[in-house]
Amino acid sequence: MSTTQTSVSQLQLNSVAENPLGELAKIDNWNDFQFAPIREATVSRAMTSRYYQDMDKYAISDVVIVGAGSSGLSAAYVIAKNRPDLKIAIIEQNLAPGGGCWVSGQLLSAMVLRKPADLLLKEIGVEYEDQGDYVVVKHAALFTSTILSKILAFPNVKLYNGTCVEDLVTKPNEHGKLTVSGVVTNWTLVTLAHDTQSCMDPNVIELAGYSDDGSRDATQKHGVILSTTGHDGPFGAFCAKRIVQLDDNMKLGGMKGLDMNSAERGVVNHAGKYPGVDNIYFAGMESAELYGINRMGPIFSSMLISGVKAGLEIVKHFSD
Ligand code: AHZ
Repeated sequence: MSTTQTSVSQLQLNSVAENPLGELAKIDNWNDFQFAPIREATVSRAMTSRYYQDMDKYAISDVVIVGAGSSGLSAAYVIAKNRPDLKIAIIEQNLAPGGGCWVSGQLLSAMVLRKPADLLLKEIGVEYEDQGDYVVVKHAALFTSTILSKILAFPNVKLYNGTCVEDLVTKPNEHGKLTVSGVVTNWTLVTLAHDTQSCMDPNVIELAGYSDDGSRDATQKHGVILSTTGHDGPFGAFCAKRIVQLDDNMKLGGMKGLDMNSAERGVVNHAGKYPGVDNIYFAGMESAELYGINRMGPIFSSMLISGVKAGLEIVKHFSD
């Protein structure tokens, strides 16, 4: 075993150890306290080796989720749980994954969801107050941190924080029709500095389904992108805006004014496969931008359920 690897048995041992802090409670004199020895290069190697191994592994991914807000995370959970064999890359432009769901509306903490969105809360073990038709989680961060911890524990998921999707990779299929076959990525800080620095070219994550010469390998399922980049903003609605530039048959609908009922219904109805170009799916508020649906404001039911719906559709794509 290399020095940069941790064995599975070691990890299991750590997670089942009873009262691990009891060892620290036994210390009487903290002046003699010492950590186990390490050299600086070991820390560098521990990080870089893993990061670059992951970059190598996920250079071809089965699923790329763009944007780690409430809708993207809900989808990531469903896909990773159902298909541990798929490689799932999550790309988040911010340092912190979670998007708008660290707090609820106007920083007011409590997260309100209409039933049946409580089913995802039950599934991941988040407590809530049951108010009949709707439920309240005492702090949105409880949902966000719980679902994140579950997703990051799946061995088939890699989260790239501080990384921006700057473009889509496209290819014609065997009938000459435009399809999406990957994402173009860059460090977010580089994306923000494109106008001030000389060009720093981006990187690419390719979707699975091709042979080494780049031709379509029909024996493999084609990978998919799920875009959940939220509503328009400095980065938001990115793939929606790009796909309508590439698809002559579609115009950007543009998010409409707030109407909770119509918005939540519309976002869930439209979540899933994009009809015009193969291999790309949408969920969450980005669907509202794409299809011209109302915004819902501070209620998160359709974020969770549209993510679950798109996630289940993607699971079905890989099992058909
Ligand atoms: O940082 C963004 C956020 O975490 C990320 N993102 C955006 N563009 C990106 C890009 N590359 C990589 N080009 C990108 N990451 O996408 C995430 C979107 O999360 P969100 O919480 O904004 O979107 P959501 O659709 O999951 O949830 C929307 C929540 C809203 S908005 C709203 C209203 O305005 O009425 N109401 C609700 C419930």
